[in-house]
Amino acid sequence: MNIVFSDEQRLHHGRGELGDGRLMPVVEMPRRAEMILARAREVGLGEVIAPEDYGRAPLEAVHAPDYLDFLETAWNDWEAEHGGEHDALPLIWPVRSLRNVPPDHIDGRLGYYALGATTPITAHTWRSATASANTALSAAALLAEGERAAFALCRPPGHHATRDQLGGYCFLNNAAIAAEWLRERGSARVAVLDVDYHHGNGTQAIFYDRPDVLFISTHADPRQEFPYFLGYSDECGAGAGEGFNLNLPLAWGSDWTAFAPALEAATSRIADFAPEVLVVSLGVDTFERDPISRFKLTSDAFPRVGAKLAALGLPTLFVMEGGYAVEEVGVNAVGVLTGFEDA
Ligand code: SP5
Ligand code: ZN
Repeated sequence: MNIVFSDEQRLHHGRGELGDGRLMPVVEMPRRAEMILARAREVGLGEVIAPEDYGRAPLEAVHAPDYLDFLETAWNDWEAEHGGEHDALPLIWPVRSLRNVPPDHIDGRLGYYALGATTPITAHTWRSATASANTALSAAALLAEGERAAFALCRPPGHHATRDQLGGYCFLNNAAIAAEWLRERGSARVAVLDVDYHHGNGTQAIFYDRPDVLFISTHADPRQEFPYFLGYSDECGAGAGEGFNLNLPLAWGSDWTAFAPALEAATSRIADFAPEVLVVSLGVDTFERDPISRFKLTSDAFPRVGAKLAALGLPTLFVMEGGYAVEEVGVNAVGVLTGFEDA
């Protein structure tokens, strides 16, 4: 299958994220994409194609215009106020006891448009995030042209980003943008399966009241793990979307024995839904040596995931999400893709 990737996706490189009570080096770094690209080339996965620019319309189909304006201007506003020596990070949020209004000052706006403090904005964030979304859209276009599968090597990732909030290293929800574009291009039903270690809270929220986009996520139990405040098994969709959201949380320490039945439940529900296209939010932070995660999948599990997805027999768009064991992220991510192709 072909790979879509843009050099501009290398530019975003945060200097630190808040974690464990201090500023820590980021784990979502450009080298992740380099490793995946190198491995894809090594196994001869397919041609590497640069994305086209789809402009603002497909972003606005998923994100609030004022949020996009904020993302585009945040660095300039931050630099004007605080200088450019440190990345922009929020420090206060409109939590339960406060009012949910967008202020004027950049420090207030950062909190209004963020769901956590682990996601630095840098001078190049907007360029990399829009390039990443264009990568997802260009890979979706390959499916629209009749390809059976395509790999959007997205970075920065997207599944934590909501309609109007960044978080969890995500700015634009690449998988949601691609899924919505495929819907508008004529696919009556689209399924999004999120196999990242973390719950895809942004994607769930974006499609929560929609019966035409089925969202399914396997992830670490939010009682124990980021994003903590969404991803529970009783979240089934709302209104017309009731029954079209399925969360399959798993305990810390889950290995293939625990993961495989969840994947079976997910693919079985997708088969019932009978979508015209499948979008996979592909995170490989389920790996046993991932530095921020606590699942125990070994590298040989990833081709099995790919084979299981291939058995659905659907046009499939893979959209890269997380995976922070940098030395192994290429083997693991591309392992899913070769497992899919070899099935
Ligand atoms: C796309 C994606 O996978 N985003 C993940 C976001 C997780 N952000 C919170 C991580 C907190 C990690 N703290 C780990 C400390 C290890 N000492
Ligand atoms: Zn993740």
